Amino acid sequence: HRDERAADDGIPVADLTEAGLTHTPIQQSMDLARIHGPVFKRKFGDRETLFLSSLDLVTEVADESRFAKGVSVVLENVREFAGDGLFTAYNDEPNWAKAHEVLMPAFALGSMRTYHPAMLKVARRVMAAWDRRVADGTPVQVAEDMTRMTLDTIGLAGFGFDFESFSRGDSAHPFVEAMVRCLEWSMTKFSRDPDADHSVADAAFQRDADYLASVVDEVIAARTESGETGDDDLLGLMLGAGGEGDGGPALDLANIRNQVITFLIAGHETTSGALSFALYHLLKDPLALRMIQREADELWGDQGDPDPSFEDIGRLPFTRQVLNEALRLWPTAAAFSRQAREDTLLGGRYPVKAGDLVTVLTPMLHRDPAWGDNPELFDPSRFSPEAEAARSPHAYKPFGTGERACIGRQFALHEATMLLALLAHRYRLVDDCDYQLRIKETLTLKPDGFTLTLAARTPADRAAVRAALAVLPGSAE
Ligand code: FDE
Repeated sequence: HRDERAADDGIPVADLTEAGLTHTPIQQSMDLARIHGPVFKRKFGDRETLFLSSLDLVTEVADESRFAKGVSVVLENVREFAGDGLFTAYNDEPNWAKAHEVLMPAFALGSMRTYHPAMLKVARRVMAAWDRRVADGTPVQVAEDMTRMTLDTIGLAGFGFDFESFSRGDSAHPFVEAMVRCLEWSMTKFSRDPDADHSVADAAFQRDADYLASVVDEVIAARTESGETGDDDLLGLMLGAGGEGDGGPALDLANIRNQVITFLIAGHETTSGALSFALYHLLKDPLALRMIQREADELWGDQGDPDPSFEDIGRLPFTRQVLNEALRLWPTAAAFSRQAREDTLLGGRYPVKAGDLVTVLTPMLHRDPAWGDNPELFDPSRFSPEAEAARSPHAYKPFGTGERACIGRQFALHEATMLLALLAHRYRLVDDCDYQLRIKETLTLKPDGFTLTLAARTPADRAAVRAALAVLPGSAE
């Protein structure tokens, strides 16, 4: 059911209130953009949200002198359990600038050297679990395992805490279950019936939120009691900040707790979705799969258990292109908000008032005509250095924009590039189930029910990949 009308300002409005609750708000908005074009409004109850998805308009709202990050209604709900952590802080909250200053160095490219061993340790857990699937011939549940991997990685690398997600059978750590319910609550609260009684759901949410806080407090207490700050992880940096001779700001304990919860949320679902989509596309694209296999083979040859160095991860440009392209088609954090600093006109004709929020619908920006022909098709060559240099930086925003862009970008890319290359080196991917993409939306996107079957790659397989690529016209070999 659609109730479409053009408002005074000429912007089409879609009112899907009567269509009821939806579990796929992003995909529904993508459909609306396909119908109405790159500017439309959507009514949610008595609220209207302006969605934007063309390169021109996103270039305007990315201008930091006219717009800043907006904390959307959904993010305000997330504040109920992540408080003034980096992701959900208001721009003018002093704790944002303090925590940003303390944590920025921990996320610089060079700092990934510190996290590399923890990342590799968890990558090996994935391979141990997948080797067992090879042995018994059963398919792997891709998104579930990628989520185990990213959670263990941020836990270990960030806070020295081991969720041990691969030794829990099918169940997740209770912390994760509580966190997922909190995220669900913050997403559904947005569109629930304002007149109904939600006290039971709200009380359950409060219990979960309290539990998250108590686990994090234990992690912090364990670290403080041990007497070792461990300067080289996120928790150590935050606890040690503002100490003697530091000269920088100190963070209070409540804020440190909010940051830990924030990093656990922000650092795992998004990265796990990115890896899952990358594996999906590789499964469906034999040429890209061979190319990513060849790249890993060139580094690690026929070693059964390669020991990737920190530097190796910078030697995997095609693997990185595959991840970039997966995040183009399905940016796993699929929307972000911008807030106008002053009254302004977008595109010279759409009025936006000071303080108003607009939403960038990233998957449709990533299908703008600037991407050339067939934007729905997976094509990693879109991220060749030449193609990238020729394109506006505003055409690609999987990590948001400006001052409030993703601080975890290098972390996510190092972790994901290493794992993807190791998997490509080790396994043949077999589409036994003829998987058809369905996308599940929580606050993030991921392929729903995605399974694939694995086989161990042999030296003969590696030679076959080399031979297959060598016959391509223009191939150097
Ligand atoms: C952030 C982010 C963003 C932005 C948002 C807004 O604007 O609102 C985005 C879009 C993102 N992010 C995305 C992403 C993707 C992926 C894969 C990721 N991401 C990953 C990660 C990891 C980690 C650890 C993170 N991440 C984190 C983060 C944080 C903390 C933040 C906030 C910042 C500020 O300051 O604000 C983000 N992230 Fe991300």
